Amino acid sequence: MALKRFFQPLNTLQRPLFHRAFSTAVQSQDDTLSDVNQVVTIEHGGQNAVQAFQNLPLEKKEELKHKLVLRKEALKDLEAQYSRMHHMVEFNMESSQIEYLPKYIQTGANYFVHKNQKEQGLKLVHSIDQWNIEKYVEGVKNDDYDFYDKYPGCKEVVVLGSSNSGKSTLINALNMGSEAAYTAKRPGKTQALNFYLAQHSVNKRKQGFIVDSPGYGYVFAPVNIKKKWQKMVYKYLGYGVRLNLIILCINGHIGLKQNDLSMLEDLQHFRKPVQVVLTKVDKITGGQGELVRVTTETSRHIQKYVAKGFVNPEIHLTCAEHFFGVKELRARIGVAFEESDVRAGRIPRIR
Ligand SMILES: Nc1nc2c(ncn2[C@@H]2O[C@H](COP(=O)(O)OP(=O)(O)OP(=O)(O)O)[C@@H](O)[C@H]2O)c(=O)[nH]1
Ligand SMILES: [Mg+2]
Repeated sequence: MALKRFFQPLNTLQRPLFHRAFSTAVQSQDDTLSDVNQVVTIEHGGQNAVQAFQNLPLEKKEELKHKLVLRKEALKDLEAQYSRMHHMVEFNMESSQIEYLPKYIQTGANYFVHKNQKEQGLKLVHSIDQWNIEKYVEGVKNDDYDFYDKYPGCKEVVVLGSSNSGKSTLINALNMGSEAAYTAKRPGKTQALNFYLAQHSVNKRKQGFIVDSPGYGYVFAPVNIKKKWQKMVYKYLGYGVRLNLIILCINGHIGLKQNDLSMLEDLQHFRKPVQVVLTKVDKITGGQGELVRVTTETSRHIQKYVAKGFVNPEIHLTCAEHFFGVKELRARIGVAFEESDVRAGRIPRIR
């Protein structure tokens, strides 16, 4: 049974895992066995496939290895593309150029390495558990936050962004490509504030919520429903006692739009730190040049809000499809779960 499923095509989000697991697998059968086990374990939440693999006829084993080689070839280009990229970029005001930040260390929040650790010994000291965030706890539509009582002290990270910007897919990628959050090609899929419980991977006693939200902008929904969603999100942000980070997803394929700017404009009133994430970077066609153009544009536009002190100057690049930049985002969320109540920026003057 396990192997039957194993031979079925993998979900796109599982491909990198597959690739990683099998890049060494083709070298020796022993490796293959352990790696098959790894992948099948991933797929089946713990079922052991080694036995089943061992019992396969020789030609089946060979067939499997051949498939792996082909897959590896197909992914080579992709690897080359990402190996030239870094997940963090910043706009340098003086040189008017984008700077890639190859380090894991982020200005003001040294959250990827332990304070005393040398660069060579990079280690995630704050992160969330990649296997343990699928637990859907609540979908809030009508101000019903009673469930809060059951989770005292759980900090929150909310994912905002225009509809179809890839918010739900990103949440799934954080959880190793599970399909906990519903996603769709059609904008307007997420219609509630969906709370997912996540576990801190280092500080095991810490848990927090990752909150998916309905998108703004072009949505297949009546205007009054859209207004209702907006009101709900703003009310949540205004309440926000447990909210420590806002992740603002900008669709990298489209670039920053007027409604993203309006959102940033509004967000300054909530006094929470905002991390801009450029999603779907795999869809930025036109090579590195186009990527630089999109990130430069985005950086330029957010400068105004960076100056106000609530938006991080660095832009985080992600591709949920291939897990690019996802590990680092987990780390940022891990930090948010550990922080005490967060406030960002100057005290805003409400209009
Ligand atoms: N190529 C590519 N496609 C992506 C990526 N992330 C998301 N998508 C696709 O974009 C579409 C929208 O993704 P969702 O995650 O549903 O977007 P959303 O922001 O949650 O949308 P709403 O719930 O409608 O607000 C889906 O078809 C995803 O498969 C990515 O990194 N790369
Ligand atoms: Mg969604």
